This record gives sequence, C-alpha cells and structure tokens, in this order.
Amino acid sequence: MSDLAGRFRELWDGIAPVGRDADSGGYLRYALTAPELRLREWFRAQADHRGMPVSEDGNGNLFAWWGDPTTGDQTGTGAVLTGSHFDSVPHGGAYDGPLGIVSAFLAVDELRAAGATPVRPVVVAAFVEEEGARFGVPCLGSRLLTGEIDADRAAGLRDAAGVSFAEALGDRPAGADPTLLGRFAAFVELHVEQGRALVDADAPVAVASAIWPHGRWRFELRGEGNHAGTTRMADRRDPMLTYAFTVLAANKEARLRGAHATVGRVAVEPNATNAIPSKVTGWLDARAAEPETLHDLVEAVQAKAAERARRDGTALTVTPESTTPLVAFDGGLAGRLAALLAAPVLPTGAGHDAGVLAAHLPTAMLFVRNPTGVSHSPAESATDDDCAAGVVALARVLEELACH
Ligand code: HGY
Ligand code: MN
Ligand code: MN
Repeated sequence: MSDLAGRFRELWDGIAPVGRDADSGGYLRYALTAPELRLREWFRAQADHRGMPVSEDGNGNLFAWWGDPTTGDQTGTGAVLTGSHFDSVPHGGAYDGPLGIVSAFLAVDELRAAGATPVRPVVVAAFVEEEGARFGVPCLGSRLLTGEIDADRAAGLRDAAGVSFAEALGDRPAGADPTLLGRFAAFVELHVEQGRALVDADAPVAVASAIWPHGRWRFELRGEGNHAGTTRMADRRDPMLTYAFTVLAANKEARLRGAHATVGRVAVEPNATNAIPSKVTGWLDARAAEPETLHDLVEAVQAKAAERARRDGTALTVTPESTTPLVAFDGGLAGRLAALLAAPVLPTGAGHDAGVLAAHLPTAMLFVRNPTGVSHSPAESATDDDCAAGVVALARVLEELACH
C-alpha cells in the first residue's frame, strides 16, 4: 500500500465507525443527528489541525478555508471550493459523501507537502442533507445556499418524528447567500462512482460530464380503511391495490423508455395486518437521460395510477417533492480536467450538490472507482489505492485551479 493510501486509511478509520449499523453494516447518518454531528466535529478538528478557519452559512453548511487570510469575513475571492456531504441514506454505504470530504483534506495535505501556495483560497465544504433522507428534499444545504429552495419552506420541512429542519438546525435557515457564493470561482466535488463504468474502463478516476434529470414524486392513495376479515372483496376500496399497480407500472414504463424508476419508500396507514389500509403513500424516484423522456415517464406512471384508482375506487394525489433538471457540467472545465488527469468522462444518474452549484458557478466532479458498482447500500466499496488515486487527482485539479 502506498504511503498516501496508508494515510487515507488512517484518516478513514477515524470516521468509519461513526453511525455504522452493527447489523446491516450500513450507515445511519441522518443530517444533524448525533452521528452526523460527530462527523461535523471531526470536520472542525481536521480543519483546525490544518490551520483552516471554519465558517458556516447559516444553512447548516460548513466551509474550511485555506489560502488568502480568510478571517471571519471570508475575504477570499475566486476561491476554489471542494468537498461533499456527510449524511447518508438509511443503511447507506461508507463512501457516498464522506469520501469527497476526507479526500479534500488529504489533497490539501498533498499540496502543502509539495510546497504549493494557492493564489486564491481553497475551501473544503460539508453540505447538509444532501440525501434528503431526513427532511425529504435532497441537496437541501446547497439549494439553500444558492436560493434554489425558499428558506421558509426548508425551515418547515419535518422528519419522521415531526422535528422541523429549523428545530434541528437550531434556527431558521439563513437562505441564499450570494455574497458567499460569489466568492467561489469553481466547485469540484470528488465522489465514489455509483455504478461500474470505471470498472469496465479499468480506470481509478473519471470526470463527470452530466447528471441525468431526475426527481421525487409523492403518490398518495386514499381508500377506505376496513376490517380485513369481514369486508366483502366487492365492497373494498383498497389503496394497496392501486399502489401495487403503480409500482409495476413505474417499472414497465421506465423499461420501455430506457429510463430508471424506483418506488423504494412506502408508508401505510394504519399499517395493520388485519386492516384494509385507509391510505398508502409511495415515493417515486424517476430519472432519464433526457428531460423529455423523464417528463413522459412520470406522466405515463401518473396516468396508469389514475386509471387504476378509478377501478379501485381510490383517490390519487401526486405531488412533486423535488426535481433536478439535466445538469451539463462546464464542458470546458470537464475537458480541461479530463486532459489533465488522462481520465475518462462519464455521465451519472445520481444527484449531487455539484448538480445544484453547477447552475451558479463552473463546477466539475471526479468519480472514484467502486468495484461493486453498488451504492446506497452497505455493499458500496472503494479500495484504498483507488481512494489515494482520487486524492492525487483532486490535488492536481486544485493545484491547476488555485495555484496559478
Ligand atoms: O439520490 C441521489 O441521486 C443522490 O445519491 N443523493
Ligand atoms: Mn447518495
Ligand atoms: Mn452523494
């Protein structure tokens, strides 16, 4: 193992146990809960260890600054931003998010060890609630910073226990911060690949070209709660039937279009074995390479669900919870970095904070090979050597963008 791979492993082992579920081996690192708060403290300690002052934007996002003196007023202009997120999906993988933050601190170390002196700040970010696993809206922190979500709407988002984002944050989120955003000249997010393209390409690192348009739609199906044993089949208005049909329709309509559709989350009321549900709520995650295909897919699923609801005597309500347009990363920057790193360029179907910031400043992503290709699961993986290759690549990119 290389020296850098060893240093990666040492730093990685410092956070690996935080929020890890002993049974599944997956991570329960919901935004602003105890495990993620511990990682935020780790972030501060790492920044402090490197003499990097940490600022917050009032939305739950953290920023560690290296370069020009960045006293409290964050005077650094043209700063190069990197980093990612700590939060996970339920029982998610170890690398999705934290890899980008750990790699950023190690890339700073590499640059310093090489005697690099940035002519503009290098800033490491930890964005809050990227997965949307607690409050339901993905990339909540970066959407707040950029003004892509209203601070009052964000403040009122509630988790399963009814805790609002404002309560978890300890204050109403500050919302858009154009001054802070204006201090960044570029954002580069390193992330574990959530697929097998780098395995197939036999390469440790890639540059991102685009993020598929995607979104989340809440399908609420209301019927008539009743006794499972005494209610005649002909008399039932069972929303579980409409739900089941909707799930199958989503899968079929996606396959017909070469798109992706998943219903991975469902809530049933009253959720009793011997009661016909009164309400079933399912969340559709739909994604496609082109916006038109995505729109057509969701329309088709919605139409099929409505048709079935009429047959079942149930009532359907569909609410878009978050939508992300096609993100075409800055082509010049992606090409420049791909040439610098001699790395392949890949699209992805996964959303990222980089996808939000890309509408506001030149943005790029680096992907690190994931031998299993699996993500949002304990099976997500990356080798220490590939992670070290990611650090080297990120350091070269930061040197290219911040030291000339
Ligand atoms: O859902 C996504 O695509 C991302 O991992 N948050
Ligand atoms: Mn994720
Ligand atoms: Mn992620």
